[in-house]
Order: sequence, then C-alpha cells, then structure tokens
Amino acid sequence: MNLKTIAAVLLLIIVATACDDNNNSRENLTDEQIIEQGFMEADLDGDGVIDPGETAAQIQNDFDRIDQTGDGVITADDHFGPEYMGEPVTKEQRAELYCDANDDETLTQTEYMDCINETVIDIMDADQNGSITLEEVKAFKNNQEL
Ligand SMILES: [Ca+2]
Ligand SMILES: [Ca+2]
Ligand SMILES: [Ca+2]
Repeated sequence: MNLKTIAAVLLLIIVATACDDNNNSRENLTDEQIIEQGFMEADLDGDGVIDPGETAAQIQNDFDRIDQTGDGVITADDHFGPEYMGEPVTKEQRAELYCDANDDETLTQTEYMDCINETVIDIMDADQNGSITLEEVKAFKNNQEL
C-alpha cells in the first residue's frame, strides 16, 4: 500500500462521519470543508484536537460500517451490494486486507485498529504528541496530493 492509498483510507475515516449524517451534504462542500466537518464531528469533546480515545471511536465506527453482517469481523461476506453486481468479491478488491496482519483473510477489530494507528495516525500526528489537530490533518492531506 502506498501513501496515496493510505491517504484514501484516512479520508474515508475522517469523512465517514460527515457523510453518515447527510448523504447530500457533501455535494456543495469543498474538500477543505469536508475535512473540517469530519474533524469537528470526530472531535467529540470539541477541544480542537482528536485525542487517542476519539481516534479509536472513529476507527471503531469505520470498522462497524465495513462490517455489514455485524458479526464483529470483516470477511468476504461483508462485501455485497450493487457495486459487485452479484459477483463474489476477489481478494484484490478487498483493500482492507492490507491490515490483515496474520493473512487469514479475516480482519479483526484489533488488526484494523493497530493498522490504522500505525499507518495513518502515527504519520498524521506530525509532532507525535498522540493527538491530531486540524492543521495536521490538512498538512497530511496536502502532502498526499503532491
Ligand atoms: Ca477532542
Ligand atoms: Ca462481518
Ligand atoms: Ca486476520
């Protein structure tokens, strides 16, 4: 997985909350506004930083969203819907398997959380103080677009 893919995963997480509330609300927003909106919603206590607890809540939300069968693990069964047109999902289509540490094609919450923390959160947390600021998110996104 290259950094661009990691950035895509990150933006999914940050933006997911904003999208869940109102599917139409994104259309008139710039990327920057989407990030700001997602950040504000991820910042549960509104103190201007996303602390590790809030990060964990976001990752948990994202995991639950992917886990469509609700059995607590992400498997091929969680990939269904019109985008697959009735075809079984292939291993290559399952981007989340990047995080499958033990390579059993089943993604546990622990695997997902460790993976996002290591590949996204640690990189985004530029000053390595454990909390993410809006400036760090924006800087991270800008770096990915270069
Ligand atoms: Ca906070
Ligand atoms: Ca599942
Ligand atoms: Ca696994």
